[in-house]
Amino acid sequence: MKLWYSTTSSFARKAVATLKYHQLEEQVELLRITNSFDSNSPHNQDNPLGRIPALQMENGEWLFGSLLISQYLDSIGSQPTLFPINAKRWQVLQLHSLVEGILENTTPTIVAERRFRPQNEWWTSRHQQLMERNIRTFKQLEQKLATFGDEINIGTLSAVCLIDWWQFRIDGTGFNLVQHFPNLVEWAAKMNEKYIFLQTTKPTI
Ligand SMILES: N[C@@H](CCC(=O)N[C@@H](CS)C(=O)NCC(=O)O)C(=O)O
Repeated sequence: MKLWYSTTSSFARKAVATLKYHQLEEQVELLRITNSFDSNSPHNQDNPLGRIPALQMENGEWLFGSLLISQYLDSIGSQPTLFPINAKRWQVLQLHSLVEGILENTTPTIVAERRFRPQNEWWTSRHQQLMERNIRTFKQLEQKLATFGDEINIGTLSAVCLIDWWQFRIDGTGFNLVQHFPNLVEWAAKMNEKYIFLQTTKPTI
């Protein structure tokens, strides 16, 4: 199997962290890229959507989308599932959706424009609207996380990826999480301390 990823993407970290959680490192060749926005980046040959992560399964087919990839890796892993099938399932997936929504509100728009366009070309009213939505969602995320404690599942794993990424990309988001949501930052630090597969996948250049 092969996995296109980068060490800076929160979506990709979700897939890599799932892989490490299930100790599948020896079965998956990690193919690192450094700029997912670049049309010439080699992952474009395998993913028509031009995004990472992308995983080639054992049968040669490619999977796109971090949730689907994590689900697949979880299905072939030997550790307790990250996708509970008990009563908590929908709470876990709801948590994941909140995290994913914040990232989708932020990466293709706010981060991309702040990184690649001159400031006078930023669609600032749209950025503001999306950030207001993000702030409402961060508040809800904080409430929801309180019920999970330091439990690991695909929702909490994704939340750690988001919170660390947000701090790592502070220039790209323009919003200081430490200042506005210190409890989230503190919670993610504890999760990184507790889980080695989170600690070893923290974002880096
Ligand atoms: N919904 C997708 C989103 C993946 C995504 O947007 N990845 C970013 C990297 S953080 C990307 O590849 N962006 C390339 C681009 O937008 O050109 C997932 O869950 O994997």
